[in-house]
Amino acid sequence: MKTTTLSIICGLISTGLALAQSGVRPPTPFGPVPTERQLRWHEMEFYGFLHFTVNTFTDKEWGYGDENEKVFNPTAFDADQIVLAAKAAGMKGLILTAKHHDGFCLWPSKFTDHSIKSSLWKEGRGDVVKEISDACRRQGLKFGVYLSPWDRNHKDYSRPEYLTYYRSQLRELLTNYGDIFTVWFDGANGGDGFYGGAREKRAIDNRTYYDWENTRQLVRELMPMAVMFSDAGPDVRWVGNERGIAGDPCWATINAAGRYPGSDSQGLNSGERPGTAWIPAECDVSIRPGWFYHAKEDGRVKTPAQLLDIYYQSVGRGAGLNLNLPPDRRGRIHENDIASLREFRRILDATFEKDLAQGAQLTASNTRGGAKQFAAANVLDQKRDTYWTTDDGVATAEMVLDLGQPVTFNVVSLREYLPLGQRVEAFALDQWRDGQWVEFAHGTSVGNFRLIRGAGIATSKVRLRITQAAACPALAELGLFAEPAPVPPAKVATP
Ligand code: FUL
Repeated sequence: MKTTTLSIICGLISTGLALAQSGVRPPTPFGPVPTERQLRWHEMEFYGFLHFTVNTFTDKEWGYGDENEKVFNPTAFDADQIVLAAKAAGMKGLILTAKHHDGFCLWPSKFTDHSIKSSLWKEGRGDVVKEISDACRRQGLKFGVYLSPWDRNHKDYSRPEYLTYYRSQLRELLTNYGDIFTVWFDGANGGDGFYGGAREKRAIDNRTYYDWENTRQLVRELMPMAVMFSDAGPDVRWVGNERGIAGDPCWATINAAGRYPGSDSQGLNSGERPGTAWIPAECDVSIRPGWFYHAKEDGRVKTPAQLLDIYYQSVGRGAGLNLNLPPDRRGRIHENDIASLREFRRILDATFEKDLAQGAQLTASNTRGGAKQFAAANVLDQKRDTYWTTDDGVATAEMVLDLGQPVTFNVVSLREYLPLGQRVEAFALDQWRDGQWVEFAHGTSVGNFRLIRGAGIATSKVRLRITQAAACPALAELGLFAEPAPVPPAKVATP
């Protein structure tokens, strides 16, 4: 059964259940809504990239395509060490560059010798795609693939024959390595390359050459629940920069017409309202300046504070965060990267382990049909699939959290109930101070997640005001958290 049909049926069932419970109909969805596969992706929020290929050994970012396969020879490759580093950081999945622009394949593809089987590593019998995907499964992470459309090695690149090659490789990756959660389509194309020895510049028309429609169909057929990423979706869009920063606002919707991988990045950072399609943003960024490992960047790993800023500006703006960890020449994640990730995770855990809003008394200005099932209390049950909503036609609404005693927090979280679309367009937060309400934050888009991080607030009551909504708001979660102060770096002994 098609996923769209499935989600319509699920929608009808949940509407039926809702009606049966209270006799009050849930709101009608507003605008484009996510598919089942996109909802699963939204739940991941944070996952990683692994950029690893001949470039790791030649110290390049873009290989020309003429690299000798023998240069690929990690000295102590350890898939579990790589996957455990990602898991300890809180990542829910990993996407491997099965083939980057240089055309070298990290798996023994039947369709080329320009692969790991011509390398010295494991005497040509290794398979990095298999080892990483197996390790992901062992550790409970999802696995995804990056298969560069631009191939600077292949003799037929720019001709129709190359598409057959590209799709045959995609078929290998989507049939031999278990479940794949995402297929990552890159839009880059620099023109020149080795191209089977031609060593020339080959121009293609990004809009037409790749015939994306048929490639997408192949992915849907082989891996129906995989989300496809590109500048243009169709399931997840690029955020428009490689710094990992989503716009504010960052709408999950966009006008999809005329977009293709490699098209300009207009509108990608903030999305578009109301938009013609639900294509949420993914923020991709590397933990180091480059995507591939370079020893000279060992001292330039992003600090825990920088990683936290990225997290709040990506996941905290409703986007996904895809953080790149480049394996080194040993085939492991470098100690400096691990140290930074460890402190980043420690602070996130310390922040989110205790939701200070739990136990608050809630009152709302309006509850849909007065039904318990749509009551404000749903925002505190820590479930994405229950929500507070109001009667139709209500575009502004508020809820008050009475905390019973003064509580100190510096992070507020909000989450909309996504199956009803992105409805909230503006909100404000107030604290109760000296006998009156005083605003301490305001914002626009919420969507999958919104984190508001600021100075510490100490108050016994918090008010959320939805100040603008395209349709009656449907809020799934609200939380209050205290981010600890950073641990000062260890003192260096003075002589
Ligand atoms: C870009 C590529 O050119 C980079 O090498 C890297 O893979 C990045 C994630 O996408 O378009």
